[in-house]
Amino acid sequence: MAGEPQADCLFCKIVAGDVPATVVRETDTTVAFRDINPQAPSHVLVIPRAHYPDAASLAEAEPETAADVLREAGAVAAQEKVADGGYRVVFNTGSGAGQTVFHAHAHVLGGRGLNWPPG
Ligand code: D5M
Repeated sequence: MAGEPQADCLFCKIVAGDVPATVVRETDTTVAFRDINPQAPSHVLVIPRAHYPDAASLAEAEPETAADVLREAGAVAAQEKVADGGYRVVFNTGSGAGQTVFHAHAHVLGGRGLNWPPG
C-alpha cells in the first residue's frame, strides 16, 4: 500500500531504528538526520516516515506530510544556525539528477557559500 515501509529501503530502516543515524530532529511524520557523506558544514536529510520514492509522489499522496518536510527543513536550518547565512533545500529526483535513495528526502545544506547553478 502507498506509504507503507519497504523492506529493501535504507531510509525506512532508519525510520524503524534498524539502521543507525545521527538524528537531529523528529516529528510524528518526519525524521531529520545527518548525511553520511556531508557536502557542506551542515548537511541534514529530512525524510517523511512514510515511504514514497520521491518528493513529487509524496506531495501527490500526502500533501500535508510534504509540507511537514518543508517546515522541518526550515527548522533544521534554524537549529543548525545556518538560516541567517542562507541555506539550500534540494530534492534530487531521478538517477539522472543524482538520486541514489528512492525514499523522498530533502537535503538541507548550509554553513558555506553555495554556488548557482549547482553542479
Ligand atoms: O541522497 C542520498 C543521500 O543519503 C546521500 O547524500 C548519502 C546519504 N546516505 C546514504 N546512506 C546513509 C546513511 N546510512 N545515513 C545517512 N545518510 C546516508 P540522494 O539525493 O538520493 O543522492
